[in-house]
Amino acid sequence: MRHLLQQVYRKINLHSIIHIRTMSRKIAVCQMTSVADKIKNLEVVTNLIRDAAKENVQMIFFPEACDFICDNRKDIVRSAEPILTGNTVKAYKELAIQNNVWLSMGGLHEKDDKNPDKIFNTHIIINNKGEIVETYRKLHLFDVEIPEKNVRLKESDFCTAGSHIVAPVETPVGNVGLAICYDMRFPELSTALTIMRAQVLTFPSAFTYATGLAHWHILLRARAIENQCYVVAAAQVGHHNPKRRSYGHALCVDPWGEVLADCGESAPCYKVAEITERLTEVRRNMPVMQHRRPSIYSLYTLSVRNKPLSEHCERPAPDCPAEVVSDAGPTHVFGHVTIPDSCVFYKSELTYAFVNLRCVTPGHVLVAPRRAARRNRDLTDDEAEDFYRAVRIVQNLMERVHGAESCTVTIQDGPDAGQTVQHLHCHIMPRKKGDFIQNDLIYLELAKHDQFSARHPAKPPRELADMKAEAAMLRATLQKMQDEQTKNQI
Ligand code: AMW
Repeated sequence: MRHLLQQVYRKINLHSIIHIRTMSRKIAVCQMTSVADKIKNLEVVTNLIRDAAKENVQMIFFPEACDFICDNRKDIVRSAEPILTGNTVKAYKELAIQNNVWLSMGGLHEKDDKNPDKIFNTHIIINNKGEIVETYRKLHLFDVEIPEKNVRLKESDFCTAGSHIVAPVETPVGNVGLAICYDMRFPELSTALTIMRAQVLTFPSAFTYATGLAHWHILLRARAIENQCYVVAAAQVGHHNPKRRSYGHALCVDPWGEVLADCGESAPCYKVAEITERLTEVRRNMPVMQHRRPSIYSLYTLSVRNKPLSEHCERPAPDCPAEVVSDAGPTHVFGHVTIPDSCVFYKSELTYAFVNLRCVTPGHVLVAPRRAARRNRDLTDDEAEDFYRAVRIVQNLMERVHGAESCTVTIQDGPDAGQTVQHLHCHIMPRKKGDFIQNDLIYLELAKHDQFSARHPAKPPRELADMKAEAAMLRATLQKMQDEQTKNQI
């Protein structure tokens, strides 16, 4: 597990913010019969989005090849478009804005500029502002021949496989893990996404009729049950051309394996399902992720993309913007940031502690030297002593306030260790039993919580009023603890 986590920490897509939270959200899973004509398919997509959005769904899922299905390689490659500049994705973005919904689109046929003979099969997530927040290129290509069932499809003839998992995307319906169709047969991918805190696994599909009849429901329910995730699988259905027929049955399965929605063989159509607290309940009642034996078996490597694909970037990422939290009154230096005194709850001669703008766990606070020392090694002996004393006082305080018996206490000392504010600081994060599926995943969350990307915002900053109220409460409690201590000494 250590090895796996090291891989995750190193390569994790820093732009997807993933945390379990209260959920009760509506999604629509769509089913259609794509043809070669892109305009016709877009019309179907437009109507499905318009109708589903009227039912107050937050996210709508479309199947693989919702852009088009052609019957020959030449037409497939010719019709493919780039994600960033293609008209089809442009239209999807407008639909997301007009209907105020998030969209899961594709696998779309993505033009590969470096290889004119091939495309990528790319699943994209668009938010309700029309921004592409994540893209995933299909890892497992469907190269299958079953003559007795009349199945023959060699995706690798015209498609280049992707090379990375992408960490689940935080959406209004939960953390969505991205996969495509045939990927559902490789449970490692789903489990890797779940370890990275996916709550909804998505398999937009164009499953062949024969394989669907035999395996579709079983595979999807198995992925839902073993990972205790919702599974949403939008689907192609029916005859696309004389050569190709898809199975249909666009599905939403809950984390207990119960089918919440099944589109059968109709098209075009959609079904609405609700993502609820069922997930938390199932995971609490049977915590299978915690029962895994990673020291005995493990996912040995994970290739997780750690930055957006440059060809899918809509705007350049800011480096590490200084986020001004301004309040009247004195402030303290914290690297390139200033901390209002109203957010500080502990001060000694050489050290101070303040509440965080973005918390990994409730009660995540920071201790820093008052002088702008960049690194641990830059502290004088006096500063180091005072700093560590402060760390212990603040840890005691936070454990008391949060009723916690443990804390993760950590310093990311230097940029290669993940330090984004170049001013020494110690993170103090109160811990509760089971707060992360794998205990050490807190480091993954720490790596991500204050990262910025071109496409996906970092976790939203807290309101100044909340931070001030927390600091005031901590000041008062600290005073109380110190009074108690003095009383006990007398
Ligand atoms: W590092 O990634 O440098 O180990 O952590 C920097 C920490 O500073 C993060 O936890 C981040 O949320 C916090 N932070 C950044 N700006 C502010 C601010 N203006 N007020 C409070 N905390 C901040």
